[in-house]
Amino acid sequence: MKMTFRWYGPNDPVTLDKIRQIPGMTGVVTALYTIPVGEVWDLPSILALKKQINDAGLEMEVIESVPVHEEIKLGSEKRDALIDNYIQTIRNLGAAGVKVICYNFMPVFDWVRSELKFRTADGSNCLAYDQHTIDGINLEKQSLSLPGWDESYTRDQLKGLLERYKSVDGEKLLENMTYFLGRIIPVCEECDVRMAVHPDDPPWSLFGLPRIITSEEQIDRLFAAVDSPYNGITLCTGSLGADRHNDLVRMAGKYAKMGRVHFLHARNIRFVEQEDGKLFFHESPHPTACGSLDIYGILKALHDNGFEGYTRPDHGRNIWGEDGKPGYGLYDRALGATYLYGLWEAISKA
Ligand code: CS2
Ligand code: MN
Repeated sequence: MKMTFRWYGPNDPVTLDKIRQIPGMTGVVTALYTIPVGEVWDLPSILALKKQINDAGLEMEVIESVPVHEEIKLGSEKRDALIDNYIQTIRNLGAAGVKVICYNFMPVFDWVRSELKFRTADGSNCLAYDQHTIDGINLEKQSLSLPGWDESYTRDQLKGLLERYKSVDGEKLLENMTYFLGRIIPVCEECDVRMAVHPDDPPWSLFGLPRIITSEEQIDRLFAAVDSPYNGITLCTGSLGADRHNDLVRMAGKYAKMGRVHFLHARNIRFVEQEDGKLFFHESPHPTACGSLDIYGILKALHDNGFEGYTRPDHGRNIWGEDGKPGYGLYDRALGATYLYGLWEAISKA
């Protein structure tokens, strides 16, 4: 397991110098945030970013994310030219020594939460999901954007996109994803770059939009559709774990054994029961005892099944007075990293 940390580039208040001081840290996970979605990431820009990271004593072997253009997810006639661009980006990243690309195939929205600063009992704040609030959102009437997403939309853009997705159900979306992977995976094999799809967060459809990377059954279908070890997943525990039907320990073991887990996002969440039974959870510190997910069990299953991929602590809280980018401050993620590192050492030596 290689410990990494997400870095949002030169404007991230969490600097490379700080990241380097976290025990066990080998590299950062980042992206070229200035290139519009759909355009080629040119080699000189990739190499300049890599140099900056290497000069700080860190590696750049994982990219999160190379976003997939909506026209590809929609399967429109514009997709082939955009997939050509994506392929060129893969070639350029491979040439720069990148080993894993994390991406997602969620229509329109990346992760969705109802609150970015939910105050917990110890005075820290974190991201939370309250089904009541989500049920009250009317996208026809409001725009929606969250810090941390690669794209945000105006109300009109959003309307247009939602309209176009009316003809794309889950089956159609999987077909479009299979088409995309069918074209890119042979190039990944050639360039030795592994694709690691991030599960949908949360793992169910929202606002009438389909979501397909949601469960063991769906991941099995994805792997069968394009059967190559280069077609793998980012095991994001907090995303898949929001659906209590997902048995994360089982999935971790099974997919690690298949050699399909290229990247681990370790994130814990805590379910809080509501009187009317509706879903409420907030993100929690990474240790098993602090949330509802068995982080130890997941790491143990990965270890016992030969996991050798990259890991990063996903979403931390804001603690010690930090007012960081939601989910991406320094302190709690650093605590998470050292917890994960220690847990892995203990499991490996036991
Ligand atoms: C990340 C995702 O912040 C997060 O939760 O795990 O935003 C992730 O970067 C994307 O979905 C991957 O494309
Ligand atoms: Mn994640």
